[in-house]
Amino acid sequence: MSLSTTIETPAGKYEQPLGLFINNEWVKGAEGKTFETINPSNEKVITSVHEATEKDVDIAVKAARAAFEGVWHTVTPSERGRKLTKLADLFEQHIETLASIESLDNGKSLTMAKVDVTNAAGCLRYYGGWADKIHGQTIDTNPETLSYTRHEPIGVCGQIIPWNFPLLMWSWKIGPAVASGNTVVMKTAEQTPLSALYACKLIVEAGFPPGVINMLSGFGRTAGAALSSHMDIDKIAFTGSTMVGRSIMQAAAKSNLKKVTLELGGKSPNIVFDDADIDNAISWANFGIFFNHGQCCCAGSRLLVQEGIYDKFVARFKERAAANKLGDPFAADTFQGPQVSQLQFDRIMEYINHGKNEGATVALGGDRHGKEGYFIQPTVFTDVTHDMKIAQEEIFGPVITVQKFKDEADAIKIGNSTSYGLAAAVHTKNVNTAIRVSNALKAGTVWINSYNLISYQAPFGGFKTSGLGRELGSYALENYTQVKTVHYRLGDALF
Ligand code: TXE
Repeated sequence: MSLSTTIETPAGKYEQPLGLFINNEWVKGAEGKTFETINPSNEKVITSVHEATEKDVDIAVKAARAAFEGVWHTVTPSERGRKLTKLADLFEQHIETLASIESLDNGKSLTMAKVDVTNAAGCLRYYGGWADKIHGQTIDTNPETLSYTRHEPIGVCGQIIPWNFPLLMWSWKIGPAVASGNTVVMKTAEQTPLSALYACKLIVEAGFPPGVINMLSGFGRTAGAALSSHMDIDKIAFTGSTMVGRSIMQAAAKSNLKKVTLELGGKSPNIVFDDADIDNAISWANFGIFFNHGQCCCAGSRLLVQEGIYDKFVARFKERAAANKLGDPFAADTFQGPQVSQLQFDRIMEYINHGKNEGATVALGGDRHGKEGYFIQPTVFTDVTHDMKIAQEEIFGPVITVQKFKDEADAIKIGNSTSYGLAAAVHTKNVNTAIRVSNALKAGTVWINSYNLISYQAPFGGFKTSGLGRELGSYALENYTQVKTVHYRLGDALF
């Protein structure tokens, strides 16, 4: 199979790389394997890409190690920043192509894919700005000693990303790693390998030396597992399911105790008090769950509504959800496209059936949409109790459970009643209620009178089983640097 192909999307033709990207070159996998990537809108094969296995992980790690110890070490922090800034500019110049690949391979609407590309560019530029502002401290330990710290890069970073925001996750991981002087071996999700490979063309154009960023298409059980247990990877960053997150931590512990950051699942409560601005709360609740077809780790998948407005709110929320436009991701008015894969479609439908069997009421949807593609109707479950599986487990689809609560204490109790702690939201006009409740919620992000607002300047990550460490903002730099203390003795005396 060749190393590139021409692909036609409704937005135009482009040249798609298909190889593994190692040392700034496109290569075939060591075992000669390939795998198909599917268009989730029509279930047809888009193309095949070369597959990385353990041997390729080794080759890529060697390239990243050589770059880390060699050329990348000689590049000044300001120059690292300039390269990231150039990459951000190139993302913006190629927005039409990048977004159309994302819509084709992932199924998200072209409009939303463009927002992803814009945010990915913003994230890369933001970390470009940080590259020459990563400083240590001088510490006054003793008049005879000069003590200072250096924030040094960790080394070779393995990064494993999911399929729900392929380019955004690419930028969240590569930005801070490269800004702080590390090199990277990334494995993309097997469902969505294409946009990341195209973005590697831009890495070459931005002037990154060979080996600094390496990109592997492949599967979790093979290439992913090889990354997390590799003896020469110094740090692993992962976004995906909590189950795989646990196995990555185990692999890190059993191999070389590489540093681990994890961004995992969620079951986030979206709490609406009686005194909320109802129109506003309905819009955010709808966006909170149905944005990206429910495939967001921070999706507001549990809607908690206070009893005084419950009936009115649920009736209007259903109307709002029913009005969401499903269909072709390339159509201008599409809000919701297909789920990413047959497997995800099946998992979600299984949860919907489980909810029905558990005794919850399907107030809206509950079935597939259309005959072709992995489309699922926006689904609203009422009569839900918080011990039900659909109220506890991450469904990762366009499915929301609605529960009634009495008062503030009740809202906090139900809000905190899952093993997850990624995000939460509070809707109320009372500032004191908003602050009290947001303080009491066990979540890494809390939105007040809004939902899903994420900025690359502010940290993002989970409490409880939702993860470890923080991505984005200056906080992410801590995951990619290690602190060295240097004591320089000025005098001759021993003590
Ligand atoms: O996730 P996996 P899947 C959640 C969501 C979803 C569920 C399953 O609930 O329904 O996970 O999705 C790689 N060692 N999230 O099956 O398997 C895999 O190749 C190393 C939440 O897609 O966790 C891919 O690159 N890597 C989430 C990545 O891990 C392994 C985003 C994610 O896949 C591996 C996605 C292994 N043993 C799913 N097994 C979020 N937090 O945003 C798999 N992978």
